[in-house]
Amino acid sequence: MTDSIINAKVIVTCPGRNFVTLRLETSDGLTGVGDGTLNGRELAVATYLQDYICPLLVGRDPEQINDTWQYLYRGAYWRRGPVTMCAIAAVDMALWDIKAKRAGMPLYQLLGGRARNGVMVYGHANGRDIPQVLDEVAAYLDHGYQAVRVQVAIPGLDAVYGVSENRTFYEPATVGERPQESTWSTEAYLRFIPSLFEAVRERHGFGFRLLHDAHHRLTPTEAAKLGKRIEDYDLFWLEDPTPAEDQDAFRIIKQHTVTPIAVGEVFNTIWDCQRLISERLIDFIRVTPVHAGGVSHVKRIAEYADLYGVRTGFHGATDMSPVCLAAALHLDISLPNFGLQEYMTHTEQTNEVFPHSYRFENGFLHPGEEPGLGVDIDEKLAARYPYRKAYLPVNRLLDGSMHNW
Ligand code: KDG
Ligand code: MG
Repeated sequence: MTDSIINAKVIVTCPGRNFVTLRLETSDGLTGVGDGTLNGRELAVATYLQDYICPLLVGRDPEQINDTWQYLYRGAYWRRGPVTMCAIAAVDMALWDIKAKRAGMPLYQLLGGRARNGVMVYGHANGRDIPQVLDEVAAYLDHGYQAVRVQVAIPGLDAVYGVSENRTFYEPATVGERPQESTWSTEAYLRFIPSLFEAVRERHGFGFRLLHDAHHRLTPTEAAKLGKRIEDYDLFWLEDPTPAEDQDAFRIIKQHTVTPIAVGEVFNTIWDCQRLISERLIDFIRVTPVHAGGVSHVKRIAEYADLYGVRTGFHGATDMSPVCLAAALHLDISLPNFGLQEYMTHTEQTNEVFPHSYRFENGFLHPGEEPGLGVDIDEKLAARYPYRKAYLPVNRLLDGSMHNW
């Protein structure tokens, strides 16, 4: 008799921030976990899983990942979208976890084995002014990081993306009944931001990868101008210069600058980035297992990107749970066209709720050798941290009009 899924459970917990986790159990006693967290909209995915997907999973053969993926994707009729794709991702990750546990191997072995010794990650230096960012960069370099993203407050603007009061942990979503509001002026940003890169290179040199996230705020012309203006500071990538859904915008940017461009943390499927990749309009694709259909679909996107010389740079902010981070690491270590992995450390409570085998060493993460993803969820501990409603911020221009956050 073939094995079957006998239990599918959705666990929502808030050990510092909200996470949605799917835990599957099979008739032969294996368990698997998958991340379904969608920052600021967590309960939509929890409900989708709980009410529509879990009842379909019970009784299915856990080994048939491809069939289950297609059953949930094609079977919904309403394809794509963040809620659907996060829910499918949670199932996909949990099934890969089970398959690799059954094989008695860490997942990366089932993906073909290692293509490298470790996964280079980037840290997040940020601050209220340039001197503070420079000190933060120094701390990351001292800690062994070989890649650092820099973000700084812009004079005259409140609560700029990527800048945190807490020096070890950045969490933009805030608990409450309404999103926080921040302000934005592209003119002020463009006047100030090149001086950050200049100061970083002047004090710390060029011996490490330097990155920056513009978080979807510029027009194509503004982005092209910025990319051109900062070429001498040799950024490893400029991320999300313009809103990612406007694929033609990237042609304008590419016509004017050789600053590498990274895009895709808001993408959910291969269709969202097909043209960006095939027309070589980007250099790094930032999809991640939780938002883009799990290990199966992200692998497909990465393999497609490899045909066009586009490397991976998977999203790894704190809203990707340790389950998603582990899934990303197994892909990172096995994919030929890996570029760089984002790494934002989780809170201590999060790490306790999700015991894991991946570890940081000298600027690199290693997925570990435990069978499966190498992550579990401590359900008892998770129950001590109930869901707390939290929103990502919204962003307004100085005249009050809404802008992209
Ligand atoms: O939930 C949104 C965050 O994950 C996102 O704002 C973080 O842009 C981000 C990044 O590059 O980590
Ligand atoms: Mg980003």
